[in-house]
Amino acid sequence: MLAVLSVLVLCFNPACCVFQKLYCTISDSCDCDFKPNIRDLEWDLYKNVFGQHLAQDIVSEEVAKFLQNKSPDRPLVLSFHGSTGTGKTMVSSMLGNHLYGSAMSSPYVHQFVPTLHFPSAQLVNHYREELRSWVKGNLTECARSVFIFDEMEKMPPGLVDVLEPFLGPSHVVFRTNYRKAIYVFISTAGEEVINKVALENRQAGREREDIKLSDLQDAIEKAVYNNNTSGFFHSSIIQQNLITRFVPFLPLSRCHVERCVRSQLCQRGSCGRRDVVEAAAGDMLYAPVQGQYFSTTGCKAVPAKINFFL
Ligand SMILES: *[C@@H]1O[C@H](CO)[C@@H](O)[C@H](O)[C@H]1NC(C)=O
Ligand SMILES: *[C@@H]1O[C@H](CO)[C@@H](O)[C@H](O)[C@H]1NC(C)=O
Ligand SMILES: CC(=O)N[C@H]1CO[C@H](CO)[C@@H](O)[C@@H]1O
Repeated sequence: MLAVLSVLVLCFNPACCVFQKLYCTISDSCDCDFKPNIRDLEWDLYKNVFGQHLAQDIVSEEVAKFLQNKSPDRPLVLSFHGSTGTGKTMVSSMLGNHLYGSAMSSPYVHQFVPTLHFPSAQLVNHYREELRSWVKGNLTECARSVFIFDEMEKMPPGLVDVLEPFLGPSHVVFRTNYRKAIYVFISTAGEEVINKVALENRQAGREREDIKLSDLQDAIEKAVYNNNTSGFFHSSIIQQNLITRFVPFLPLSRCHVERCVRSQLCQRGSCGRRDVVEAAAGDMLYAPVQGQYFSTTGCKAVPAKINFFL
């Protein structure tokens, strides 16, 4: 009895952490690298992503809810949509950065870029097999894997449908739990719908924050399903409702571009340079011609402009 008690005490003792630390220095298991920090993720999202109230709210809510559940009944599947330079890739990196100790270089964060991994549309059957075996293999090694699919609009149609069995609720096979994974799809598909809603909102003189997810969710889903260059063209993943949330990224106004410039200037130790903020933001294209409301490239060209004007 005393022995059992002392073992129990030991295990509620900081000493146990020492054993785990020791174990983790010799092991590269994903349990050791998996160190989610939701607070830091939320802080990063609210402090460093500009003009994206919907993405900030949805991503922090869904990720927190998902990780609090020790045995989720399905994986978390987020699909990011919006024009270039609106912050989609940045938010996906924040996710990796705050989930794993070794951040985006973690061996459990997998990024797929179609032009690199799946360049030729004729080889789609070969890629399907490859992708299926990679995802399966990676999930067997680490149930908490993160899979990021960039530039979905360049993905050969039909390829991601091979993921359908992994994204559903039913899979625990040979002790591999397929329900703990996180998938993030990134694409510009759906941008027409998002930009239209943002423009109408602006023209009506309403606040940006008045745009609700319900104004966009169904429209994005439909646009992405019907667009033959979306990567989700007629996809069974959409038919089966396997995407947890479609996350809209709104087009950025000049004030957001200025915040991007200011923040990047500060990172370079040139915080006070208002002249560079003015010059860089003033050197972007804004659309439509009537009104000049939104930057056509978001914050994408900011580093180059800073180099030029600093
Ligand atoms: C389909 O998506 C692409 C990529 O985002 C976009 O450029 C194009 O305008 C869309 N096509 C239609 C018909 O909406
Ligand atoms: C995609 O759809 C557009 C019209 O929406 C059509 O003009 C084009 O030929 C289609 N492309 C392919 C590869 O099917
Ligand atoms: C074990 C296994 O299948 N690992 C794969 C994980 O995914 C990468 C691609 O991101 C493959 O290269 C690995 O072979």
